[in-house]
Amino acid sequence: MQQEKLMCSGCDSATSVLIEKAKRDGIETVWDRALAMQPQCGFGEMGVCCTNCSMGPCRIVKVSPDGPKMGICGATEDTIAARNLARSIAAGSAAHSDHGRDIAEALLFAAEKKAPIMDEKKLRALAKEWGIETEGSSAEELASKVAGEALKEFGKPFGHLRFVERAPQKRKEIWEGMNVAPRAIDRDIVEVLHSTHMGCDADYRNIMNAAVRAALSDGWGGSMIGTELSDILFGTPVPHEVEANLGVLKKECVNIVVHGHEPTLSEALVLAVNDPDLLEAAKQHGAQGINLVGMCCTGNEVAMRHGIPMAGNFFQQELAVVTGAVEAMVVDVQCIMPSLSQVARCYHTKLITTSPKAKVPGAVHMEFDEKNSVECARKIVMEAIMNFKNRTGNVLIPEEKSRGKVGYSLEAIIRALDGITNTFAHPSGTVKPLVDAIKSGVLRGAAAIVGCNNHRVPHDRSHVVLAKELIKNDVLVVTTGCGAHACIKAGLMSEDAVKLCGKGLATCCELLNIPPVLHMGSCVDISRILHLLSIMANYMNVDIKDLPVAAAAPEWMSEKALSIGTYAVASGIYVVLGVAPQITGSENLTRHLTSDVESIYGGRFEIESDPVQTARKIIDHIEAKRRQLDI
Ligand code: CUV
Ligand code: SF4
Repeated sequence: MQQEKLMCSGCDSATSVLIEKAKRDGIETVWDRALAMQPQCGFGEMGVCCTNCSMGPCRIVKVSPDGPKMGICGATEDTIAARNLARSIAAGSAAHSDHGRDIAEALLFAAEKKAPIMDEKKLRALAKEWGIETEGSSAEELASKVAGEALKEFGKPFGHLRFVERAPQKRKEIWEGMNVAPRAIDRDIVEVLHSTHMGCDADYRNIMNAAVRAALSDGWGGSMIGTELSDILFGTPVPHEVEANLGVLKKECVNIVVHGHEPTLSEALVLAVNDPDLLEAAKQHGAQGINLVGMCCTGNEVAMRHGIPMAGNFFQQELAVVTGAVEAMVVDVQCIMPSLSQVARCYHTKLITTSPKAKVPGAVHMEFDEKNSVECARKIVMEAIMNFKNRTGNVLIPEEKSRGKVGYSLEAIIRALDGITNTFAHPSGTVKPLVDAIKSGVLRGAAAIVGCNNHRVPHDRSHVVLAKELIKNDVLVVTTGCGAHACIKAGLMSEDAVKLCGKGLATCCELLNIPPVLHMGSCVDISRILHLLSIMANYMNVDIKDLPVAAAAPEWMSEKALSIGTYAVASGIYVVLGVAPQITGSENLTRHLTSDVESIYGGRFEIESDPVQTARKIIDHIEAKRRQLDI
């Protein structure tokens, strides 16, 4: 792989300025390590390295010149690649779902402590949806019941996940027909681990069925629980402006970067940084104030709910420390590069881990207890304040920052499109304006751009190029995760972005006062997209697979992204991956996922690294769906 491809060619100036500073300071970053890693292991890259038992590690070999290629136990490339992929999908589903479980527990604690429940209307609507008697119950009583029911979703012995009921009838029939309707989240994940154990399932198609069920347990289970219960507990996002990129750090303030995923930690930090005593303490330590900023998905969560600035995405985490202006980088779970502790050691920054599930050698561990969240957050903030005096002169905060509108929850989108506030009373009725805009052709369709950063793609470029191509062609874009950071940094969530739109989309945006790229939240919030598509499909009396929509993960890297892609495909969505998954060593599995599955689920994977080509393929798909719908 050429060096230029690995570097941050064409990325934003905040990033490139700090890459230069890292070089001057003798700091190694993700780009340096990616370069040193070349060439990467070919067997691993193709998914045909197996370490599932201690007879391995195996790659596939022939015993005799004409014999089949196998591992020592006889596992073929199809079996090995499918098992590896399925285990990754299960891990991704586990990460999202365990996050969902933590939110359910937080809601339960909040109910017990009689702490505020920020969206009681949504709580009552969900209770009703789940058949819980709401009449005469207090918010705390209902929150406790809803949280209890949510927790049962992880291990209930019978039945299917409750949120499966949100899917269109035709979709549920497909899942039942394939025996992949998710049952209980933990069980569906465990089953993948069991069936992919040495000497168990050897049929790649059957392995993928189990993987699909575990993935559906994520999208229509763990993630959806995470999103819905977060909204209930912390508030459902509404549109507002935020600033983005590393230029949001402030020289005169105590800078705290919150990085990771679960809003329980970040919400408590938002409260703590506004505490008058702590603000006073910051002043006494020589700072003008406390500046909390967010990184990666937890950054999305607090930007969506509180307008906290979005400091950057996955590939910018080390660079935040390289500014020399960060007193504390506070992390919980997922997407936290272990290298942060090495980088932090070269500056005054304290890397503070908070989750018993994610400790990093060299970091300060200050365990976050959901039962005592505000007190924990206060201690963390105080630690940052006391570190302000240790800042050296080697500080460089880039100038570059941008602005944009975020906060497009499902409810906010429907409200923006409809002007109706009571969205959940008659959810299906209120998507009419969106459906009308699509039917009339003013909007050709919609596409989701999601996922991470990856050194195989120039930082952020595919996210941005793809989004621009789509809006130019009247395709409304929704985005989450690190894709959302890329889009807001590039100005695509601002009013100015309307200039980049085709005529139809531009008219919609002006009329409704929305940007052409809508920030829908963190990775678990992709469940908002599933919900929106279900409501649209139900309203039009079709299946999700019939809608003129598509999705892309142009720079994905995590196992969570594999789970997301898989549940999206199994929900009937065409998904373009900008980075090839580690399956290409199995022709059968590759064909299965990029072609055969379409006849089962109506969705499929496409592998395409060029963002302009990706846009073309998405537009072709959308136009084909429009013709099928006769619109
Ligand atoms: Ni959950 S999973 S790098 S923070 S989007 Fe960003 Fe998003 Fe991928 Fe991680
Ligand atoms: Fe090798 Fe089979 Fe063991 Fe995998 S499970 S390491 S292919 S012997």
